[in-house]
This record gives sequence, C-alpha cells and structure tokens, in this order.
Amino acid sequence: MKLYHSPTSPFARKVRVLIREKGALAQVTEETAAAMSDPQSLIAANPLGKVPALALKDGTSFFDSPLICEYLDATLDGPALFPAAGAERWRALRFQALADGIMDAAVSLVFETNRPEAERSEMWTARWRRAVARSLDLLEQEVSLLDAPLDIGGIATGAALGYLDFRHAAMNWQTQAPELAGWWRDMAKRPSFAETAPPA
Ligand SMILES: N[C@@H](CCC(=O)N[C@@H](CS)C(=O)NCC(=O)O)C(=O)O
Repeated sequence: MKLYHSPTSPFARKVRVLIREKGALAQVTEETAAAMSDPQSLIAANPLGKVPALALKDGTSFFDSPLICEYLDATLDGPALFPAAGAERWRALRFQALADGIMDAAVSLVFETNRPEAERSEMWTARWRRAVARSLDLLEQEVSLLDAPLDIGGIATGAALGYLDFRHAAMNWQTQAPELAGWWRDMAKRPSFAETAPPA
C-alpha cells in the first residue's frame, strides 16, 4: 500500500510515526505529494485533496489521519497502538482528538499567514491562537496521563507539538507548558519521531 504524505504535514507525521512504532515500514511505500497543487495521484486517493491519504492495492483508499492510523494499526504487524477497549481507549482517542484540533488550528494559522495581508482575518487568527493556548493548558494539566506506554494519543500529541516547534516557534509554547515540554523533549528522541522530523 502507498501513503501519500508531505514531510511538513503534522497529520502525515502522526501516521508515519505509527508505522515506525509498529516496525512495519517495509509494508508501506511512502510517497510525497504537494497537496496544494492537486496532483492527480493524490486526488485519485483522496477527493478532499489532503495529505495523508492511503491507497490500497485493491484500489480502495482511506483518508483522514485518524481513520488511516486505525486501519494501519489493525492490519500491519507490530504492537497495537490503539487500546482495544474501555477507559484506556477513550483516553487515547481523546488525546488524539485534542492533538488533531491543535494541528487544525496551527495549520490554519500558517495558511492564513500565506494569504495576502488584506485578506487575512484577525478574528480567525486570534480564535485559532486561543484554541491552541487553551489546549496546551489542558495537555499541561494532563501530561502525567501521557506517560502510559506509547499509543495513538501520545503519537498525535507529539506530532502536534513538533508542528508548533516547526511553524510557530515564536509562540514559545514551552514557557506556557513546561512539563509538557519535558515530555516532548524525551519523546522527540524516539527514532520514529527523529526520522519523521520536518525539514530544518
Ligand atoms: N483531517 C485531516 C487533515 C489533513 C490536512 O489538513 N492536511 C493538510 C496538510 S497539513 C492538507 O493536505 N491541506 C491541503 C488542503 O487543505 O487543501 C487529517 O486528519 O488527515
């Protein structure tokens, strides 16, 4: 199967970290796609025109990183990264939802900055910044819950924080969330995160 991704997309990084944590890189071909240029191969796999997208050999495709991650976790060899049931599962999925929301707001901020200045919305920019700040506060409060064996919640959280480092260094989020910053410093050293770090 083929994963369309971009080296700068935090959603794609989440999927690529999951594949590496499963030790299943040999089972997936990774191909870069410039989503904003609407390449035909990506559009064929995902009519929404976004990365990541996963194309299977039988012609089926999956899109939206939570679905792709859950599919790969269920079908690739390696340790389960989605807890099967109960409180552990809801905890992991909740962290994934929060981290994905941070990514949505942080990516939207970048797209907004790329628009001509006269077209930018101060209202939306401020709203996305507040969403990121409140979500970091929640992660800081709950960081001890991330110390469980690594699962999709921790993977998604790492991908979101790595994106803030990459695109929003000026936010200096580590000052607001020092415990979380310590957690991420350690997590970022794992080979799965180190190999998928966005380009310097
Ligand atoms: N909900 C999607 C979001 C994916 C997403 O927003 N990808 C961005 C790159 S970070 C993209 O491809 N954007 C192109 C576009 O919005 O047209 C997921 O979880 O996979």
